[in-house]
Amino acid sequence: MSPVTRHPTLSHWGAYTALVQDGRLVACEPFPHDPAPSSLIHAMPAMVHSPLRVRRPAVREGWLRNRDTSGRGSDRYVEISWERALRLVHEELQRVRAQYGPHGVFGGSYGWASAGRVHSAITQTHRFLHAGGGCVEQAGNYSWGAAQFLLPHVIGTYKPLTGRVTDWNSVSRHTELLVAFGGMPLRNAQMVAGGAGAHTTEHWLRRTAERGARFVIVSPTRGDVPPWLDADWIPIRPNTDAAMMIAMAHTLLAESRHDETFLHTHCTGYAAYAAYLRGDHDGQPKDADWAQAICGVPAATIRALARTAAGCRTLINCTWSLQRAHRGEQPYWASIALAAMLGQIGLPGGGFSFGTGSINSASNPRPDVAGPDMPELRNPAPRAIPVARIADMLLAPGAEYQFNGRTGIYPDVRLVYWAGGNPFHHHQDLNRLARAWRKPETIVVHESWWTPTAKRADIVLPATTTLERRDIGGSTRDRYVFAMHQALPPQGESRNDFDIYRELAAMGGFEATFTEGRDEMAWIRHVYASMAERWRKGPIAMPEPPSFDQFWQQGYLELPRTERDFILFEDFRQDPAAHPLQTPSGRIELYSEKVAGFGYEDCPPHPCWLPPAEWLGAPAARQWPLHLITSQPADRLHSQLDPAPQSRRHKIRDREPVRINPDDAAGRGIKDGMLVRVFNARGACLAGAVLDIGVSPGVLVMSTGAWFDPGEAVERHGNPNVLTLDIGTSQLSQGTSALSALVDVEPWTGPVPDMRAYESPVVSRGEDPRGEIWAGEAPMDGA
Ligand SMILES: Nc1nc2c(c(=O)[nH]1)N[C@H]1C(S)=C(S)[C@@H](COP(=O)(O)OP(=O)(O)OC[C@H]3O[C@@H](n4cnc5c(=O)[nH]c(N)nc54)[C@H](O)[C@@H]3O)O[C@H]1N2
Ligand SMILES: Nc1nc2c(c(=O)[nH]1)N[C@H]1C(S)=C(S)[C@@H](COP(=O)(O)OP(=O)(O)OC[C@H]3O[C@@H](n4cnc5c(=O)[nH]c(N)nc54)[C@H](O)[C@@H]3O)O[C@H]1N2
Ligand SMILES: [Mo]
Repeated sequence: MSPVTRHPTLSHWGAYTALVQDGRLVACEPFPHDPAPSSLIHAMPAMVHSPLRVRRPAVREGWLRNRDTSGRGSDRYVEISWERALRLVHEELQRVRAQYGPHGVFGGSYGWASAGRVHSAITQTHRFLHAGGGCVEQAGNYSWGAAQFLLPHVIGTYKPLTGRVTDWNSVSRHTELLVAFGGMPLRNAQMVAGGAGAHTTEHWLRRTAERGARFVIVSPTRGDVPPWLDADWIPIRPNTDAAMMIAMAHTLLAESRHDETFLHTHCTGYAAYAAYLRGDHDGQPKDADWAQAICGVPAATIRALARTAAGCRTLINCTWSLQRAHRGEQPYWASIALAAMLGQIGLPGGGFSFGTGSINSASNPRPDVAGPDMPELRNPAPRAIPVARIADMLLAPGAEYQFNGRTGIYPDVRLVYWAGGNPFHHHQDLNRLARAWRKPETIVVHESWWTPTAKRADIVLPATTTLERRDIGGSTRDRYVFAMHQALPPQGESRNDFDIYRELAAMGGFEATFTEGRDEMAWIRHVYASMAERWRKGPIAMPEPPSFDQFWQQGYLELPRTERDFILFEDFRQDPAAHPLQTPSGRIELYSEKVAGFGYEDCPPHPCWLPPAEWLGAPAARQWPLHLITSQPADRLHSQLDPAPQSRRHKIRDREPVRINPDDAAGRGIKDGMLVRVFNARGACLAGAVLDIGVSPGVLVMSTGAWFDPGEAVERHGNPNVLTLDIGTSQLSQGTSALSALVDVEPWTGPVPDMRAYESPVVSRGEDPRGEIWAGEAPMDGA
């Protein structure tokens, strides 16, 4: 056996050292400066050497034969040579562009891809498609898309969603009461897009608690409270937070506990909002009794919380999940209005924040230098659909839709190009998406594994993983930047997305535009040099950045950081005239003329309680009495790492667990560990029941990410997106309504169907240019 070699690298779940022996990844050691590494790094050996790797370029038989589009998801695949595969992709792009123009090509390619800036699949996809003439893109994201388009109308920016909120330095020393809508689930703090060097959320939470801050967690599940945190848990009906916040505001108003001065000097539209709270127009005061009937929280609890909040330094935090629901704009706007009435916005440890507890390093003190960044190229034919309207677009080309005050028209897409995302993970109502997915003439996917999306593509090109290439990585909120060394040779015949695009660009005659004359290492150096340039030009005097070679050899660097608190809207608070917000009024808008001008009844000009299409108070709840919450998985990132032992360990007879209140289970004859069928009119999936008194009655909780495995009558693996609702949050932001879904559940009494999620589609033999047969080899690396 050869000696073990060690290679620094990075993933969204943490930085680590890859230990390689005899061409195989044998172990992963966490980055020594990470105070709380995620155990998910240990999933990498199984993933990188998985038999599910896409080994060679592959084409779907039906497409190859007669350009059939109906066999997506059921067809077998033929392996072909890279030369032939690239020629096919090139010719398809040429054909579609010539016939339908740039908007015949869809290149939104939404997804998390992997850490590493240069090889970020979505960036490379956009660079390639933009250099080649343009494509249809996607606006916003699934994470906080509803808030992204609402917040600029209210506070002039969506930056707080990116973690630019009053930081932990300030919160840990000043906050006395932290009201956490959606909780502080530490499982989600394992991740950060771009890669976590230091997992810090637990440290900061403990520090804040030890200083004596009180935590109140408002959530349908006890699982959102870290068990060691001495927090009060207020169970709430899903999707009703806006009602509770509005009622808290009403208590402040009714008891004159609101800050008149702040509302007068820093806000606009308070009079209209107060009229709504009092019920001037509809005769219904939005008091705590009104809210109790909606959200199930006792009126006395709501009133008491409002009084406590008014009497001390209070921070109101909402997880991103609150707005990933039908009418998800409302709880966000209502939380800002509540914080405005408390009058502590811009004060240390006070006001509102978003996403603390949704992701590692939201509210982290920021380094003074932004981390590494890979430039995109301009889309020469700019056009974008709201990210979560993909199925609508494919099903109804030419149809009109509303989006943030404008009317859009869905393009007529003929070719879909995806790299670095998994729409058959991330989208809602997957049975509907599967129908929409038959529409395009050609679907090209780059993947490292045979994911559900790869299995639904016509041409699949095998992509390397981070361990098989060199890169530079880091996240805007993390203090470390990482050198990512190549640890392994490309597995099978996989290639880097960058190299695939470079060759295709060469065939299209625009290689120089795409590469800008740089290869992999030149790009890494370029990204480093741009960061070093920002560092030198920084607002304060800082030590000189290390040379690239020093950095590369050391494996990481720590970005400079001055120890000062960041307080959201501190300047604005001190002098609203000198530091106005970027809203039309320059102030916090509790009533927005601009939004009023859109005339959307589903997003009125001030925060409102608007019942979602599906929630426990909806008429449909008579037929579907349970609210399904689909939360982020603890043991993987979305669908990534799902086939690894870490994720499979938690499944029940290979099915995704569904957590259910024991009373709801008893009424249905469901016992702990039983296989169940979760269903509604949109679909059904299998799951394994886990009885949990920490789940509110009427609520089911399932994690997302089990690889989609549709069978005859039931999805066999437990992918909850066969049940979720595929409509926009509102006409204003058109975000995903993933968290508004009513369902029912029953014991599964039929035979247990075989699981096919972790099978590669049968790959029949193809020929390479020399006519040699490629089939019949042992699975790659014998794994
Ligand atoms: N019901 C419900 N649905 C949800 C959510 C929810 O809360 N509830 N959450 C939503 C949210 S917030 C998000 S962000 C989305 C996430 O949705 P996605 O980001 O689409 O999910 P991932 O599983 O991370 O998919 C990334 C894919 O990229 C591939 N990949 C990784 N690295 C590379 C690479 O270098 N090259 C190539 N070519 N491919 C690569 C991975 O193998 C994986 O298949 O899901 C959304 N869906
Ligand atoms: N381990 C892990 N961590 C992740 C990810 C992952 O896939 N795995 N994904 C990352 C990504 S892309 C994102 S966008 C973030 C998402 O971060 P979030 O959106 O905050 O995460 P969720 O798990 O969807 O929801 C958090 C909690 O909100 C609660 N909740 C749901 N609906 C409601 C409601 O209506 N009211 C209230 N009060 N609470 C509600 C649920 O109980 C849930 O546990 O997570 C990131 N972190
Ligand atoms: Mo997300």
